[in-house]
Amino acid sequence: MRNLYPMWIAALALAALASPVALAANYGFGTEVAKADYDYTPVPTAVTPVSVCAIDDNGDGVANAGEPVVLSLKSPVCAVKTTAKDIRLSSYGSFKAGTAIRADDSDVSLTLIGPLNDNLWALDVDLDGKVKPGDGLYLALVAGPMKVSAGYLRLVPYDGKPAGAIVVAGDPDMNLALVDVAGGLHLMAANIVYKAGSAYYINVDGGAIGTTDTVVEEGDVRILEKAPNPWADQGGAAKAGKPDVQVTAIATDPASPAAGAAFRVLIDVANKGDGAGAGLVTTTLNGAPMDTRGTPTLDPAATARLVVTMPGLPAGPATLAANAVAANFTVGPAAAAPGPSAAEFKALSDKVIGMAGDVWVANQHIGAAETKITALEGRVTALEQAGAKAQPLTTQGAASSDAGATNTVPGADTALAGLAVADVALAAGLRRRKA
Ligand SMILES: [Ca+2]
Ligand SMILES: [Ca+2]
Ligand SMILES: [Ca+2]
Repeated sequence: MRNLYPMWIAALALAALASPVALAANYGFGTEVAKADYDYTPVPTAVTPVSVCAIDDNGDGVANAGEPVVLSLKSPVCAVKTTAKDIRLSSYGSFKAGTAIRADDSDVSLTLIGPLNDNLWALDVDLDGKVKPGDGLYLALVAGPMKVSAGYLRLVPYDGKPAGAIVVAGDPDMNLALVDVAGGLHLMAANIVYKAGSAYYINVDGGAIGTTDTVVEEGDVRILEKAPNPWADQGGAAKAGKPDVQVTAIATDPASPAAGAAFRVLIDVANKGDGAGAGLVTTTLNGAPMDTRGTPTLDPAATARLVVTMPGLPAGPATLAANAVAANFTVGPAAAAPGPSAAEFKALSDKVIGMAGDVWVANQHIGAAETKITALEGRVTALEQAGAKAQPLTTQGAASSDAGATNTVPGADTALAGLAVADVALAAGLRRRKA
């Protein structure tokens, strides 16, 4: 594979050796679906009928406390024996809760009793009225109050008590208040148990699977661990052999992104299995899931590079991981503001030239105006001189407020008279020209 950042990859390998970050997804029994999980992809289908039954381990014909609990996928209700694909809701011997019975397991074809009580009640830790990751979920296998009670089955772990463990006196969650989050959920009701790929879930809001609920939703509770490869799991991959698509290297591009700037993550994957197929890559940044995507379908030994874009980060150290391959890198200082591009520079330059031209034109107008002013000033001077030679008028104050008084501002009258004389002279000149 062509490697664009050999030194960086070498550093990654060292970092991975020094501080391996295990990110293998745990999609087992009792885990709650989170938004970035890959089981958002498969389309759910409702599973009916399902029955909550007990294996009559002691053969007394009744369900006793501690007898294994099975989710039977066969009909009629609990009237058939355990069958391959039934799901263990509690452990049976060395078989763990949340696993499917296989045809050659020792608990196949055992007598079932039931149905057991199947109220689904939540421990709504954040009091938002919904089941979300972090909340608890209990199956009240025996009739009892809406609080955690002996004989109830944990479907989600609580304080060290695993999913599939029956509550007994002294447990840390004993007597905690439970709530009915979706109007009387029963595990055996339609639309509660559903399947996506080969995984089984509890639909915690009771929405109609396939109509209102068309994806695996946040908070839904897994009751059968997910097949390791969701694409192969859905029958899309080659049947011969098994694909094993792994992340082989990750690198940021650039190696040290600038603060606040989005950057790329280059993820190299390789199929190390013996069958064609696809894998799934979850990228986390500083521990937070940021992206989950499938790889292309790869033949055995084939490789591919995925490119994921990440948002800008503050300057400083950061940790990146793709599946189980992790790397530390450093976000550099923010990039300096870029100077103008050649096009921007030309546009600015043209603008300056244009403004200089405007100034030149304005200067021409100013020059012409000054010439006119000078000419007018000369004419005013000439008129004043002409007026001074004419006989001064000693006007009576007809136009003055002090009628009868001699005008004491002869200069003004002199100028007026001068203008009048000049007009007379102009008029005479014109008449002469016409003659
Ligand atoms: Ca029994
Ligand atoms: Ca909640
Ligand atoms: Ca739902």
